[in-house]
Amino acid sequence: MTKPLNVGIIGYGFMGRTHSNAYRKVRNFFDVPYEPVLKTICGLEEKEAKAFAERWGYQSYTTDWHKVIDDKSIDVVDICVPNNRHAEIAIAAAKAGKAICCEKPLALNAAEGEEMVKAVEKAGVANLVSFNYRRVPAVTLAKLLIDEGRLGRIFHYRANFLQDWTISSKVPQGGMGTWRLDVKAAGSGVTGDLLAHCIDTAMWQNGPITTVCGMTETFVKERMHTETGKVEPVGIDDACMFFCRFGNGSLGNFESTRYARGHKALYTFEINGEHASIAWDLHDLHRLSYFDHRDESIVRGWRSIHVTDGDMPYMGHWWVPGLQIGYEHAFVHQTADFLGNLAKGKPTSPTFREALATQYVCDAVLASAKNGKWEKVKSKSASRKAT
Ligand code: SOE
Repeated sequence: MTKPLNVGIIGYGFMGRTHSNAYRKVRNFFDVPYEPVLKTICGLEEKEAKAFAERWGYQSYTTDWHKVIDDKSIDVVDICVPNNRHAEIAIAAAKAGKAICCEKPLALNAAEGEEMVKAVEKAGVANLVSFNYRRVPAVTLAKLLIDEGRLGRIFHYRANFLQDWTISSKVPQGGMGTWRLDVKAAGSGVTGDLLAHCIDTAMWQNGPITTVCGMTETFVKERMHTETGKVEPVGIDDACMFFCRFGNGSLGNFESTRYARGHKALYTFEINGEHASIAWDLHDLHRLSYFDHRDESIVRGWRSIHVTDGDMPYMGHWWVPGLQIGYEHAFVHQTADFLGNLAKGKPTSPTFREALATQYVCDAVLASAKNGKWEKVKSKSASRKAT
């Protein structure tokens, strides 16, 4: 018997759309124990909230997020607003006993993240941070291959997340669409927005990062602020690079920028092990590159695995072998896992506590970029094993 599960999403921007789409589609493809009901959409502008509700089939809309928290019929609060609102909404939702899905990064910084972890653990509510790329089938497959030991000892992990949308000094900071450039709303620039994805995936696949050495740059120092109408200093990092050491002895090299002309969302990673290497590229997200030195030398080479067969992660739920899926599907997978675990009372990864580990790395990278020194990453182990 599937039970209805009332969902309230706070935020109707890009992420509000990806999450709404996932709740709508999940039951068509996965046998989840709940029927998600799009109960309420909440956003700043009434006209926009109403239009969103009509387009996506929400039963109601509001401009006041407290109404979503106070609504006793809402089971899941899904937070898709700028980073500076995550903590207050998540803490209120936890106190109200709601299950919570929160967009990445967890918070503005680790101090805020710690408060969020405390709140959800004290309340005992289900909590998940939406690091969507983990659930791209090729990325999940990479994790499985590593866990099977196919790579052997891992030496290197390198990742990039490159974009080019803020090169013009005319792009404003603040407001819908450009809040990511306003340090008050975002907490940091590419470190929290883009590298957080790479760090989450990297630690999931290769274990904890222990020390980091980073550098950042803000190429455009002043931008018009949409809310004040004034030209104001830019407080975010436009580019960030860091080296790190993982607990397993491997070395990491990460780079992110919004100034890589020609790249829109080039998230790539490559992992080099003793026996094999793996590489992945978001622009070709349904493929996983794999090189195995144990292959016979006359046929040895990089192979490009088309991750579409039914025995590959999540793919048995979609079409037939050879037909690929895309970006939106990772959110559907995340929702399927979340709802399945919710029914079993099991945590879903990455929990707030696991996402706090990513926040610790981001904070250490930013601290190192300021003081020019290697920084130790604060660590806290996960309380319960999440899947
Ligand atoms: C920024 O442009 C952004 O939308 C990030 O906020 C997302 O997390 C990333 O997946 C794509 O790029």
